[in-house]
Amino acid sequence: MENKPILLNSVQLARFVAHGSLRLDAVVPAELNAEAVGVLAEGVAPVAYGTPLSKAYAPDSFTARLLAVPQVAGAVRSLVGPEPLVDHHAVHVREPRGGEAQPLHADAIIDVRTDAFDVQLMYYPQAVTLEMGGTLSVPGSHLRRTNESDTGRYQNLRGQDRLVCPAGTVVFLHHGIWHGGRRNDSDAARYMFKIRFNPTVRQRLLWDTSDLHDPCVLAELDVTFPWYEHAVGRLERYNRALLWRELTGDPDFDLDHWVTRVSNRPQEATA
Ligand SMILES: O=C(O)CCC(=O)C(=O)O
Ligand SMILES: [Fe+2]
Repeated sequence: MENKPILLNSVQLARFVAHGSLRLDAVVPAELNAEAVGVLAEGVAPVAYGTPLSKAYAPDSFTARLLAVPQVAGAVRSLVGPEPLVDHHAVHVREPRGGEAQPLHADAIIDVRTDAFDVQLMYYPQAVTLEMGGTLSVPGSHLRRTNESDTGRYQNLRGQDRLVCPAGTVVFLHHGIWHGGRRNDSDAARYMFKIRFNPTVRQRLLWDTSDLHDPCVLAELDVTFPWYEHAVGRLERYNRALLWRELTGDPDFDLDHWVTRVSNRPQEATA
């Protein structure tokens, strides 16, 4: 509230586009983290689907204060713009010695948009150790369209990321990313608070673009991940190039000509 949002930069946006997620470690102050466990254990009253963010949470509520943390406010604004809608929120608890992991899934059921995406914020008030059932996610899976739990039969993909993080970490996810809460083998409950945002503005150049032409942007966009098949891995980069075109408004952006070479549509020859 009193502090200005800290926007993401282009390298961070490119990382989000390639990985399907971006983590901001320990950005939430210790006082808020200390308050969070009690608040989350009690539960957060639901918000009606589609409530504008500025109307969703009372100004002095825990959630409003969490969303006012400059790095959190800046990331939300950079990814979905100034006044997104709250799709829903939920407190996710992995119970101590819970015995089960959640199957790998995407939270979106059939979402074929290529020019817009929802973003999920995941906030971890406690330090999460490997035993505590951090959220597993598969980097680079968000643009491979699957229907919600169809990926549930996949176990342990190469390059998967089991979240281990310090207290006060916030992770932003593209809605399509494959993820799941892991088994909690510790004696402590693991809390996570998730909010899904729907953009209300075109997701174009909403971040701090002063580094747009930094070579690190291209390097981030062109990464490959160890679970990709050789050829379909190219399709992932093709889809990223399309998403980067949408985000930047640059109709010629490409990675190694993958989009350009299949955009060639010669018309009939003129005699
Ligand atoms: O608890 C977690 O770490 C993930 C929860 C989740 O993805 C879900 O319930 O949809
Ligand atoms: Fe989920």
